[in-house]
Parts: sequence; structure tokens; C-alpha cells
Amino acid sequence: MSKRVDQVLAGDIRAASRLMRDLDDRMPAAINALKSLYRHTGKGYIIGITGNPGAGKSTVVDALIEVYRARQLRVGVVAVDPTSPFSGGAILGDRIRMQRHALDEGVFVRSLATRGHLGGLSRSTFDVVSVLDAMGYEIILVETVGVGQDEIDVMRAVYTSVVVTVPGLGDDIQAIKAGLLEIADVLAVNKADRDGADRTVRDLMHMLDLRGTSPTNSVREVEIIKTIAAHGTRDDSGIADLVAAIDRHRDRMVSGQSGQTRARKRLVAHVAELVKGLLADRAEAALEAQGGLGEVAEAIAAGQTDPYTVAESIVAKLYVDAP
Ligand SMILES: Nc1nc2c(ncn2[C@@H]2O[C@H](COP(=O)(O)OP(=O)(O)OP(=O)(O)O)[C@@H](O)[C@H]2O)c(=O)[nH]1
Ligand SMILES: [Mg+2]
Repeated sequence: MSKRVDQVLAGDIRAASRLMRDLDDRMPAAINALKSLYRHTGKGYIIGITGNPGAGKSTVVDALIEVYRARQLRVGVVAVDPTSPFSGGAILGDRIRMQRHALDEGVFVRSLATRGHLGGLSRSTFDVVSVLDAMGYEIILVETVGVGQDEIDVMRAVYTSVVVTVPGLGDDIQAIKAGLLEIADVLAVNKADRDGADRTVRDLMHMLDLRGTSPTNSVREVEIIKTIAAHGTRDDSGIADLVAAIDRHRDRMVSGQSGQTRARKRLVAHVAELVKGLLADRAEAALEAQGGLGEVAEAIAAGQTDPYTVAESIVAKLYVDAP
């Protein structure tokens, strides 16, 4: 086993950070290290936190860190920094919010940028989660903005997914309906200090009921919890209730058939992500070989070729160039 695998297993933060960076660059040695680390994974409990931009996900994560640290558990965090116009300040915001944990050796926060990833965001997230898991972090929190398919794919691979929403915005509820509700194990109605929280809880309950009556959907138990994450772990923040709901879901997951099914689904999601990632890498390389997207677009605009021919030739190259 390589030295760096040993270092990571021993909890060496610098070695782990370096490995994560090398994984982002798809360095073969790093990928080999990850293969060795994989059999040391499976002990951490992975909790996803997703929801609309600005709903308070990072604030919830911050409060959760505090609760789990009080339980003497080591906490790893993966925050996917969105580049959406709604939340351009996220990177700085996350840093400030989570800064008070920065000196705590039991907490490791890793931010991932969405920019510049071609289908690679969920893969990077999986990679970082695996490294944190192998390092022995007992709780792994994954924050993503639940707007893209990538994010939803990530949520399929966690043990408990918490969807954070806020009161009042009818459109938000619609957005939740569109995809997030389907993956929610626990729903948090955050900013419950604002008007309309109870109404939102009722709306969500109604939507869950509707979903439950569909013949294709088996009814899952989804708890709805009101939170005021800005109040941290104060008695009125609802964070203790949220943690209790996560605990209850965890208990249901570790026991019985549903736990097994969920574990298989996680593995399916992981492999599917890796395959997608590898294909995306090859497609990118094939595109580069043709001069990049800019060149390709020029050629099409000049009437030298057409989009269909270009796409076919790129896909054909995936096979020819396979190692
Ligand atoms: N009133 C109120 N404000 C809150 C609450 N929780 C968070 N906020 C505020 O909402 C804003 C956004 O919080 P974040 O935690 O950054 O939200 P986020 O969902 O992580 O945002 P992005 O990662 O940018 O999508 C911040 O100004 C928080 O202080 C709450 O319970 N009540
Ligand atoms: Mg955030």
C-alpha cells in the first residue's frame, strides 16, 4: 500500500487535501489510491443537505456540525459551491459560517466548485466522500444546491437526505415538487421565524399525501420539521428535532429490507456516476482533439460540417481511443 494511502488512513489532513486535489485533476496515482481506500469506507454516516439557493443549507450544516461534535463524533463536510447568480457569494459565506469550526480537529470542510465540471461534479463529490469515510469521519455532511440533475444524483447516494425549504414562496414549493420531494427523507422548513411556516408544512404534507396515493410510488415515511437554523442549537431552533428525525430515518435505514435496498441503490448510483464521469472525460478529450467546442462551432457555422456528424465522430472516438 502506498505511503499516501497510509497517511490518509491515519487521518493526515494535508495528505488528504492533496489527494482530493489530485483526484480533481484525475491523476492516475490518485485514482489508484482511492481504489485502495475504498475497502476502508462504509463506516461513516452520509447525510445530504439540499434545497433551494439561499434556503439556509449552510446554516443548517453549521448547526448540525455543532450537534454531532457535542456527541463526540468527527464530522466531514463537502460543500458544493454553486455558481448560480442567486448565490454567488456562497464560497465566502460558507467559509465565514463554518469558520468557527476551522480550528476544530474533528471537523474537515472541503468546498467543491461547480464551475468547469463537465458532468464531473457528482463524481468529485463521491470521491471526497470516500476519502472522508476512509479517514474515519463518523458523520459526513454533503451540501448541494438542489437545482440540477447532478445534485439530485448526488442525493441518491447518501443515507439520509434532508431537503431544506423556506416558507411562503409558492414557486419554491413547485420547484420542490419537481424533483426534490422524490428524494427527501426529511423535509426541513427553515426560516420558520418567518410568516407562513405552518402553511408550508401543510402544503408539503398535502404533496406527500398525493405522492403516496400514486400506484408507482411506495409510501415512504417523510418527517417535516420546522427549523430556525439562524438560531443555531438554541432550544427554539428546531435543530434538535431535525437531528432526531435524521436519527429515526437512520434507524429505519440500518435495519431491515429498506436499508439493504437503499445500500444497493447507492452502489448503483456510484457506479453510474463513475461511468458517466469516464465517458465525459473521453468526450472532452475527443472534443479537444478536434480543436475544442469553439473550433467545432466554427466549422459548423462555415458549413463544413453539421452538429450530427460532429457528435457521431466524437462518440466514435470514445471507442477507438479507449485504453
Ligand atoms: N430569518 C432567517 N434567516 C436564516 C435562517 N437560516 C439561515 N438564514 C439566513 O439565510 C441566508 C442564507 O443562508 P445560507 O445558509 O447561506 O443558505 P444556503 O442555502 O447555504 O445558500 P446557498 O449555498 O448560497 O444556496 C443567510 O443570510 C442566513 O443567515 C433562519 O432560520 N431564519
Ligand atoms: Mg450554502
